[in-house]
Amino acid sequence: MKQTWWKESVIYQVYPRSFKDSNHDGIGDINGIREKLDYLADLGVDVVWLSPIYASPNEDNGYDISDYQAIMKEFGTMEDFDALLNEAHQKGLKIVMDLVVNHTSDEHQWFIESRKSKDNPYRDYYIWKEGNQDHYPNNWGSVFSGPAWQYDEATNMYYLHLFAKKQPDLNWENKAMRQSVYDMMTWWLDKGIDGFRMDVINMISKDQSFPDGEKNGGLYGNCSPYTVNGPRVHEYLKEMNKEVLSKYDILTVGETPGVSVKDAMGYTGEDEHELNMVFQFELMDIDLGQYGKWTPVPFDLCKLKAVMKKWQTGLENKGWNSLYWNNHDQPRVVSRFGNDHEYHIKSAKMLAMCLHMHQGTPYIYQGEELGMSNVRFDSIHDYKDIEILNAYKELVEDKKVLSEQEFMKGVYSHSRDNARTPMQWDDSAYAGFSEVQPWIAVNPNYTSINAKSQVNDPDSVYSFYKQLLTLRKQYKIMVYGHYEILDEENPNTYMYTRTLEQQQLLVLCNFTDQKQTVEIPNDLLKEAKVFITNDIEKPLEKIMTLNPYESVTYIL
Ligand code: TEU
Ligand code: CA
Repeated sequence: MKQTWWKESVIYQVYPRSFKDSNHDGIGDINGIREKLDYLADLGVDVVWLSPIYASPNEDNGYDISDYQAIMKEFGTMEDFDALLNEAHQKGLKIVMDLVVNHTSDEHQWFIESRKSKDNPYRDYYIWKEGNQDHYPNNWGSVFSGPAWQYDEATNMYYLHLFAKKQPDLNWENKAMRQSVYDMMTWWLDKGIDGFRMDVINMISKDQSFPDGEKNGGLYGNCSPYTVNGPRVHEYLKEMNKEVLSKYDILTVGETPGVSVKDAMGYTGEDEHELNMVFQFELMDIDLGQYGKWTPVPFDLCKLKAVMKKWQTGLENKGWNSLYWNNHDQPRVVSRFGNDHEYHIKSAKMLAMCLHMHQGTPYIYQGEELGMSNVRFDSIHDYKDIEILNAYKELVEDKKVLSEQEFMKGVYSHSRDNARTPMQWDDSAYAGFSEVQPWIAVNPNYTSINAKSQVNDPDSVYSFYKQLLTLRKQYKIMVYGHYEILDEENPNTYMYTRTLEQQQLLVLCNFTDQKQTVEIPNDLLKEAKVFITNDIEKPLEKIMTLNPYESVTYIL
């Protein structure tokens, strides 16, 4: 298997709006990130992925871009960004930007032009359709509730928006539009950035017949069969690779909802010349119910292990895995798959070790390294995320398919604002994120969960992550070792091995708040040393009793 820097790297995701506010307007900014580069370098990460920092009206917190080559005014200036990039490189940190080209903001100049008239040169930069007798061009629903089509008076037509109304989908069938995207990408890469995370990149090619989707009990037709992994998506990515990506030594990771291992091979296979890796969503979908994240179900560890095994064995020696529990769209993992009360610290460490011992590039989302957890605001009105607010309006107020308290249960356990509360730097007011009330309330547990109380504590979650990252740099087996699962059927523990030449790692994780007894296969009962543990060191024996949320890796 080809060895390369982006396989050996650890990537830290910064959500700039919530990371650090340097000018005390309650909103995170670029100069705030500059203040914390040493914190990131000390943690030991190699790459920093910035969620969008481009000009945006912030309908979807920057994932609705109005100018790809200007900085969002709340975040600062292009000079601030140039300084950030330079300082990051000086500290040995690479900077990866978020490429959002499935859609723009409706305030982007291209869309302002496109909606002016049917013969405007930019008309076909977007997807316009006539309505039909029962109204919309088809029955597709938006990810952010409601129909996926918006009527536009000026030309008496509808435009497609798979996300918010203010996020019109770009028309990738249009070569001139594609070239505009490639020119913009080149402009950023020529500034010296180190790669792109590509937002819903597997949705850019749509089935041009735009057929109705299956309703199967939903409110709208399911458009996924016609918008995910579409007919020309690989053609476009091969073109993007040829025109832009192949000219630079960069990291590219596609955000690809709904991909299978087979699909992922099509995007990341070394001989496909498209992307380096993708974010799969199978793991993130294991605890969603009838109305998705709004009706969550308890997670089943055997399902989690089955997904991990499928992707570890499916991509081995052919593609490459991204390893993540968290990002700005997902609830905090210690609250989701761990225990954010009695075993908060222990389970946060267990989850960190469990993830980082797999084969792939690990991603750390801001605050994960502190064990930051989900939040519970008193009222729906304390929440900011358009996805939450639109779903509340549709499911609770309009269609009344869920009661307020049913819906709030989903908000507390699975909504995106769980990940977007301000980074908890210390126990001062507003957690040291800002000196004024931030754009979204701070999680009240900042007084006990914050960086200041952890960076010098050898027993903290932060120090445990730092230890994992140090080990990754010293032991190639963590990156390249062959994965084998040992306990597929056990609903309480997760045990697997990694093997590289004569060396082996044996990973034992207890995912419960009860002691669990496990039996070690005879062929693994060799001379063993504790590689890392979140508990007291103990020798490897045939029968091991793991304490609640104990996780230990042995090197054999
Ligand atoms: O997210 C894509 C995606 O899958 C979203 O639908 C998101 O995961 C949602 O929570 C699913 O219920 C990307 C960005 O990460 C997200 O922040 C943006 O809102 C979205 O695309 C549109 O740009
Ligand atoms: Ca600010």
